[in-house]
Amino acid sequence: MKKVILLYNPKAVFFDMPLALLAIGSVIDQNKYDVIIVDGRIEKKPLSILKKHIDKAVCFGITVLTGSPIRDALTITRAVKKEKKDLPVVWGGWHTSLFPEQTLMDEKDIDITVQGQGEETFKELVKKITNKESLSTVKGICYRNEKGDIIKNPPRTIVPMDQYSDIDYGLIDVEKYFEKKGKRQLDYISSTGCYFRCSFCADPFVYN
Ligand code: B12
Repeated sequence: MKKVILLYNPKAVFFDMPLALLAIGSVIDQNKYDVIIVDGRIEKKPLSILKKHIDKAVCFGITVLTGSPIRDALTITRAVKKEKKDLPVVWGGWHTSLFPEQTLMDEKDIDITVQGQGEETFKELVKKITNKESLSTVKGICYRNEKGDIIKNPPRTIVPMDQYSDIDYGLIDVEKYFEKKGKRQLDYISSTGCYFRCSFCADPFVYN
Protein backbone atom coordinates (compact mmCIF):
# COMPACT_ATOMS: atom_id res chain seq x y z
CA MET A 1 0.00 0.00 0.00
CA LYS A 2 1.45 3.36 -1.08
CA LYS A 3 1.89 5.99 1.61
CA VAL A 4 0.51 9.48 1.16
CA ILE A 5 2.11 12.92 1.34
CA LEU A 6 -0.74 15.18 2.31
CA LEU A 7 -0.45 18.88 1.37
CA TYR A 8 -2.77 21.79 2.04
CA ASN A 9 -3.17 25.31 0.67
CA PRO A 10 -5.13 27.55 3.07
CA LYS A 11 -8.24 29.47 2.12
CA ALA A 12 -7.60 32.83 0.43
CA VAL A 13 -9.43 35.13 -1.94
CA PHE A 14 -7.01 34.49 -4.81
CA PHE A 15 -7.21 31.48 -7.10
CA ASP A 16 -3.68 31.19 -8.40
CA MET A 17 -2.42 27.63 -8.65
CA PRO A 18 -0.71 26.36 -5.49
CA LEU A 19 2.79 26.74 -6.95
CA ALA A 20 4.62 26.13 -3.68
CA LEU A 21 2.86 22.81 -3.09
CA LEU A 22 3.32 21.83 -6.73
CA ALA A 23 7.04 22.59 -6.37
CA ILE A 24 7.57 20.46 -3.28
CA GLY A 25 5.14 17.77 -4.44
CA SER A 26 6.91 17.41 -7.80
CA VAL A 27 10.22 16.33 -6.21
CA ILE A 28 8.63 13.46 -4.29
CA ASP A 29 9.10 9.97 -5.76
CA GLN A 30 5.61 9.06 -6.93
CA ASN A 31 6.55 5.39 -7.15
CA LYS A 32 6.79 5.44 -3.37
CA TYR A 33 4.21 8.02 -2.36
CA ASP A 34 0.90 9.43 -3.55
CA VAL A 35 1.12 13.21 -3.34
CA ILE A 36 -2.30 14.64 -2.51
CA ILE A 37 -2.82 18.40 -2.71
CA VAL A 38 -5.98 19.72 -1.08
CA ASP A 39 -6.78 23.37 -1.74
CA GLY A 40 -8.97 25.24 0.75
CA ARG A 41 -9.72 27.79 -1.95
CA ILE A 42 -11.13 25.17 -4.31
CA GLU A 43 -12.76 22.49 -2.14
CA LYS A 44 -16.00 23.12 -0.25
CA LYS A 45 -15.12 20.64 2.50
CA PRO A 46 -11.33 20.34 2.49
CA LEU A 47 -11.16 18.76 5.94
CA SER A 48 -13.29 15.79 4.96
CA ILE A 49 -10.97 15.13 1.99
CA LEU A 50 -7.92 15.38 4.26
CA LYS A 51 -9.51 12.99 6.75
CA LYS A 52 -10.05 10.40 4.00
CA HIS A 53 -6.29 10.17 3.43
CA ILE A 54 -5.02 10.73 6.94
CA ASP A 55 -4.49 7.05 7.83
CA LYS A 56 -2.00 6.55 5.01
CA ALA A 57 -0.29 9.93 5.49
CA VAL A 58 3.42 10.13 6.34
CA CYS A 59 3.24 13.85 7.07
CA PHE A 60 0.99 16.84 6.56
CA GLY A 61 2.46 19.93 4.87
CA ILE A 62 0.91 23.40 4.68
CA THR A 63 2.09 26.46 2.80
CA VAL A 64 1.64 29.66 4.78
CA LEU A 65 1.83 33.36 3.90
CA THR A 66 1.83 35.92 6.73
CA GLY A 67 -1.63 37.37 7.28
CA SER A 68 -5.11 35.98 6.90
CA PRO A 69 -4.18 32.51 5.52
CA ILE A 70 -2.75 31.71 8.97
CA ARG A 71 -6.22 31.49 10.48
CA ASP A 72 -7.36 28.68 8.21
CA ALA A 73 -3.93 27.03 8.38
CA LEU A 74 -4.29 26.86 12.17
CA THR A 75 -7.87 25.59 12.09
CA ILE A 76 -6.94 22.81 9.68
CA THR A 77 -3.71 21.97 11.53
CA ARG A 78 -5.57 21.54 14.82
CA ALA A 79 -8.33 19.47 13.22
CA VAL A 80 -5.79 17.18 11.54
CA LYS A 81 -3.79 16.77 14.75
CA LYS A 82 -6.99 15.97 16.67
CA GLU A 83 -7.65 13.20 14.14
CA LYS A 84 -4.08 11.80 14.16
CA LYS A 85 -1.95 13.02 17.05
CA ASP A 86 1.35 11.54 15.88
CA LEU A 87 1.18 12.80 12.27
CA PRO A 88 4.09 15.23 11.78
CA VAL A 89 2.78 18.64 10.73
CA VAL A 90 5.15 20.71 8.56
CA TRP A 91 4.53 24.40 7.90
CA GLY A 92 6.53 25.99 5.08
CA GLY A 93 6.54 29.14 2.98
CA TRP A 94 7.14 32.82 3.55
CA HIS A 95 5.68 33.02 7.02
CA THR A 96 7.81 30.24 8.49
CA SER A 97 10.85 31.54 6.58
CA LEU A 98 10.47 34.84 8.43
CA PHE A 99 9.37 33.36 11.77
CA PRO A 100 10.92 29.88 12.13
CA GLU A 101 10.92 29.54 15.92
CA GLN A 102 8.04 31.85 16.75
CA THR A 103 5.62 29.76 14.69
CA LEU A 104 6.53 26.67 16.75
CA MET A 105 6.42 28.60 20.03
CA ASP A 106 2.96 29.91 19.24
CA GLU A 107 1.36 26.61 18.22
CA LYS A 108 2.05 23.23 19.78
CA ASP A 109 0.34 21.34 16.94
CA ILE A 110 3.02 22.40 14.44
CA ASP A 111 6.06 20.10 14.61
CA ILE A 112 8.41 21.44 11.93
CA THR A 113 8.84 24.75 10.09
CA VAL A 114 10.76 25.05 6.80
CA GLN A 115 12.84 28.08 5.80
CA GLY A 116 13.53 29.19 2.22
CA GLN A 117 13.38 26.87 -0.78
CA GLY A 118 11.46 23.74 0.09
CA GLU A 119 12.28 21.20 -2.62
CA GLU A 120 15.40 19.52 -1.20
CA THR A 121 14.42 20.16 2.40
CA PHE A 122 11.03 18.52 2.00
CA LYS A 123 12.44 15.54 0.11
CA GLU A 124 14.91 14.96 2.94
CA LEU A 125 12.27 15.50 5.60
CA VAL A 126 9.95 12.92 4.04
CA LYS A 127 12.79 10.39 4.01
CA LYS A 128 13.72 11.06 7.64
CA ILE A 129 10.12 10.96 8.82
CA THR A 130 9.40 7.73 6.92
CA ASN A 131 12.49 6.05 8.41
CA LYS A 132 11.85 7.60 11.84
CA GLU A 133 15.32 9.16 11.81
CA SER A 134 16.56 12.24 13.66
CA LEU A 135 15.95 15.61 11.98
CA SER A 136 19.18 17.09 13.36
CA THR A 137 20.99 17.03 10.00
CA VAL A 138 18.20 18.43 7.81
CA LYS A 139 19.23 21.94 6.76
CA GLY A 140 16.68 24.73 6.50
CA ILE A 141 14.27 23.59 9.21
CA CYS A 142 13.28 24.39 12.74
CA TYR A 143 11.70 21.58 14.79
CA ARG A 144 10.66 20.41 18.21
CA ASN A 145 12.80 17.55 19.51
CA GLU A 146 11.70 14.64 21.77
CA LYS A 147 12.33 16.79 24.88
CA GLY A 148 10.13 19.53 23.48
CA ASP A 149 13.02 21.95 22.84
CA ILE A 150 12.86 24.08 19.69
CA ILE A 151 15.92 23.47 17.53
CA LYS A 152 16.91 25.62 14.55
CA ASN A 153 19.18 23.87 12.05
CA PRO A 154 21.63 25.74 9.78
CA PRO A 155 20.14 27.28 6.61
CA ARG A 156 20.22 25.58 3.22
CA THR A 157 22.15 27.22 0.39
CA ILE A 158 19.95 28.64 -2.35
CA VAL A 159 19.90 26.49 -5.50
CA PRO A 160 19.08 27.62 -9.07
CA MET A 161 15.50 26.51 -9.66
CA ASP A 162 16.42 24.95 -13.05
CA GLN A 163 18.03 22.10 -11.09
CA TYR A 164 14.69 20.90 -9.80
CA SER A 165 12.35 18.52 -11.56
CA ASP A 166 9.70 19.95 -13.86
CA ILE A 167 6.49 21.00 -12.12
CA ASP A 168 3.93 18.20 -12.26
CA TYR A 169 0.68 20.04 -12.90
CA GLY A 170 -1.01 16.63 -12.89
CA LEU A 171 -0.97 16.87 -9.08
CA ILE A 172 -3.90 19.32 -9.25
CA ASP A 173 -7.09 19.55 -11.26
CA VAL A 174 -5.95 22.48 -13.45
CA GLU A 175 -9.46 22.90 -14.93
CA LYS A 176 -10.83 23.87 -11.52
CA TYR A 177 -8.43 26.82 -11.36
CA PHE A 178 -9.37 27.92 -14.88
CA GLU A 179 -13.03 27.81 -13.81
CA LYS A 180 -12.43 29.89 -10.65
CA LYS A 181 -10.47 32.49 -12.59
CA GLY A 182 -12.77 32.55 -15.58
CA LYS A 183 -9.83 32.21 -17.96
CA ARG A 184 -7.39 29.57 -19.17
CA GLN A 185 -4.23 30.98 -17.63
CA LEU A 186 -1.36 28.83 -16.36
CA ASP A 187 0.74 30.20 -13.51
CA TYR A 188 4.49 29.92 -13.65
CA ILE A 189 7.26 31.47 -11.54
CA SER A 190 10.54 31.91 -13.39
CA SER A 191 12.96 33.14 -10.71
CA THR A 192 13.96 32.90 -7.06
CA GLY A 193 15.31 35.80 -4.99
CA CYS A 194 15.93 39.40 -5.98
CA TYR A 195 18.94 41.75 -6.21
CA PHE A 196 17.12 44.73 -4.66
CA ARG A 197 16.62 45.61 -0.99
CA CYS A 198 13.15 47.14 -0.86
CA SER A 199 12.19 47.76 2.76
CA PHE A 200 8.57 46.57 2.31
CA CYS A 201 9.55 43.22 0.78
CA ALA A 202 10.14 39.86 2.48
CA ASP A 203 12.66 38.65 -0.11
CA PRO A 204 15.89 40.21 1.30
CA PHE A 205 15.24 38.48 4.65
CA VAL A 206 14.33 35.11 3.20
CA TYR A 207 16.85 34.77 0.37
CA ASN A 208 19.47 37.30 1.54
C1 B12 B 1 2.16 34.58 -6.89
C2 B12 B 1 2.16 35.51 -5.69
C3 B12 B 1 0.92 35.96 -5.24
C4 B12 B 1 -0.39 35.55 -5.89
C5 B12 B 1 -0.89 34.20 -5.33
C6 B12 B 1 -0.77 34.03 -3.85
C7 B12 B 1 -1.27 32.69 -3.36
N1 B12 B 1 -1.93 32.68 -2.25
O1 B12 B 1 -1.06 31.68 -3.98
C8 B12 B 1 -1.27 36.77 -5.56
C9 B12 B 1 -1.05 37.79 -6.65
C10 B12 B 1 -2.74 36.50 -5.44
C11 B12 B 1 -0.61 37.24 -4.27
C12 B12 B 1 -1.24 37.96 -3.30
C13 B12 B 1 -0.63 38.35 -2.11
N2 B12 B 1 0.69 38.28 -1.83
CO1 B12 B 1 1.97 37.39 -2.98
N3 B12 B 1 3.37 36.68 -4.01
C14 B12 B 1 3.36 35.90 -5.04
C15 B12 B 1 4.81 35.63 -5.48
C16 B12 B 1 5.14 36.62 -6.62
C17 B12 B 1 5.12 34.23 -5.94
C18 B12 B 1 4.73 33.12 -4.95
C19 B12 B 1 4.97 31.78 -5.61
O2 B12 B 1 4.03 31.13 -6.01
N4 B12 B 1 6.24 31.40 -5.75
C20 B12 B 1 6.61 30.14 -6.38
C21 B12 B 1 6.70 29.03 -5.35
C22 B12 B 1 7.23 27.76 -5.97
O3 B12 B 1 7.62 29.47 -4.37
P1 B12 B 1 7.23 29.75 -2.87
O4 B12 B 1 5.79 30.09 -2.72
O5 B12 B 1 8.20 30.70 -2.30
O6 B12 B 1 7.45 28.32 -2.18
C23 B12 B 1 8.74 27.82 -1.94
C24 B12 B 1 9.19 27.99 -0.49
O7 B12 B 1 8.60 29.11 0.16
C25 B12 B 1 8.85 26.69 0.16
N5 B12 B 1 7.49 26.43 0.64
C26 B12 B 1 6.36 27.13 0.46
N6 B12 B 1 5.33 26.50 1.05
C27 B12 B 1 5.79 25.38 1.60
C28 B12 B 1 5.15 24.36 2.33
C29 B12 B 1 5.89 23.29 2.81
C30 B12 B 1 5.20 22.20 3.56
C31 B12 B 1 7.29 23.23 2.55
C32 B12 B 1 8.09 22.07 3.05
C33 B12 B 1 7.93 24.24 1.83
C34 B12 B 1 7.19 25.30 1.35
O8 B12 B 1 9.09 25.75 -0.87
C35 B12 B 1 8.67 26.32 -2.14
C36 B12 B 1 9.62 25.82 -3.22
O9 B12 B 1 10.93 26.24 -2.99
C37 B12 B 1 5.59 35.98 -4.17
C38 B12 B 1 7.00 36.53 -4.40
C39 B12 B 1 7.96 35.50 -4.92
N7 B12 B 1 8.81 35.91 -5.82
O10 B12 B 1 7.94 34.31 -4.54
C40 B12 B 1 4.68 36.98 -3.48
C41 B12 B 1 4.57 36.93 -1.96
C42 B12 B 1 4.42 35.47 -1.56
N8 B12 B 1 3.32 37.63 -1.69
C43 B12 B 1 3.34 38.34 -0.60
C44 B12 B 1 2.24 39.11 -0.13
C45 B12 B 1 2.53 40.04 1.04
C46 B12 B 1 0.97 39.01 -0.71
C47 B12 B 1 -0.31 39.74 -0.26
C48 B12 B 1 -0.53 39.76 1.25
C49 B12 B 1 -0.29 41.12 -0.87
C50 B12 B 1 -1.43 42.02 -0.37
N9 B12 B 1 -1.05 43.03 0.40
O11 B12 B 1 -2.58 41.76 -0.64
C51 B12 B 1 -1.41 38.95 -0.98
C52 B12 B 1 -1.97 37.86 -0.05
C53 B12 B 1 -2.29 36.55 -0.70
C54 B12 B 1 -3.00 35.55 0.17
N10 B12 B 1 -3.52 35.93 1.30
O12 B12 B 1 -3.06 34.43 -0.21
C55 B12 B 1 4.68 38.23 0.09
C56 B12 B 1 4.55 37.28 1.30
C57 B12 B 1 5.28 37.78 2.51
C58 B12 B 1 4.88 36.98 3.71
N11 B12 B 1 5.40 37.40 4.84
O13 B12 B 1 4.14 36.03 3.70
C59 B12 B 1 5.60 37.73 -1.09
C60 B12 B 1 6.78 36.89 -0.65
C61 B12 B 1 6.07 39.01 -1.82
C62 B12 B 1 7.17 39.72 -1.11
N12 B12 B 1 8.38 39.53 -1.59
O14 B12 B 1 6.98 40.39 -0.13
N13 B12 B 1 0.68 36.85 -4.24
